[in-house]
Amino acid sequence: MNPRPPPRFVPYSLERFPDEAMRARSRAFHAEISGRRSVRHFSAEPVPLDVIDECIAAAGSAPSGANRQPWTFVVVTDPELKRRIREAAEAEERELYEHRISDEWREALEPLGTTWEKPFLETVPVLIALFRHVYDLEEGRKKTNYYTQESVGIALGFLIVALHRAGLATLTHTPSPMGFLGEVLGRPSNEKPYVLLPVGHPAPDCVVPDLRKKALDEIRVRR
Ligand code: IYR
Repeated sequence: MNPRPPPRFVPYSLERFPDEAMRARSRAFHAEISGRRSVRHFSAEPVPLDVIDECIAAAGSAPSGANRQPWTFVVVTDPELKRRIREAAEAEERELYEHRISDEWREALEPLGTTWEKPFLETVPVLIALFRHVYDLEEGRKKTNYYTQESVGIALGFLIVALHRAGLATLTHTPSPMGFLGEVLGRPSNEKPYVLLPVGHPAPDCVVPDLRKKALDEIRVRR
């Protein structure tokens, strides 16, 4: 066995801001991100794929368990693939809405006005399918990944913020179950579908549910 090389460290520092500048920057970010909404009515207008790539690269800078970066982002623009994804998602969602859903869950979804029909999966110019690597394969050997749910969740958060900052709307869509995604997109069995993210511009007549977010006082405690 080769001895493991010692860990390497490189210098790191972060730009410092005066308190007032910190206040202004955090306020500006809060204003910007609180304008984000989940969108279900998309325009068919194409979006620049290099912008999508830049946002995915930003997501790939997220922290992850043991820095394993256990994610793959599949950018889908092919109309036939989008059609197949819509068809499979709607079949599952129909089952869910017509049979599997509990009364309590149905009631919780009422304010969102969702149904099993997902036409936006075909209308939208881009679908990003995000896969979580449960483990990786290195020279045919299974390599364990760590905290993959948390890691991919953080990367997804980065991605949504990056896309929003670029002026693109998203929906964190999780057709349930979504095993079909790996098959349609030809992903290996170590990759499990995590989320399907339609990305585009809102349709001109787009509406979103009238929801409110909890106030700071309801979500923060100090000790
Ligand atoms: N996956 C279904 C149902 C659904 C579930 C939750 I929790 C939501 O916040 C929204 C929808 C659908 O996409 O319609």
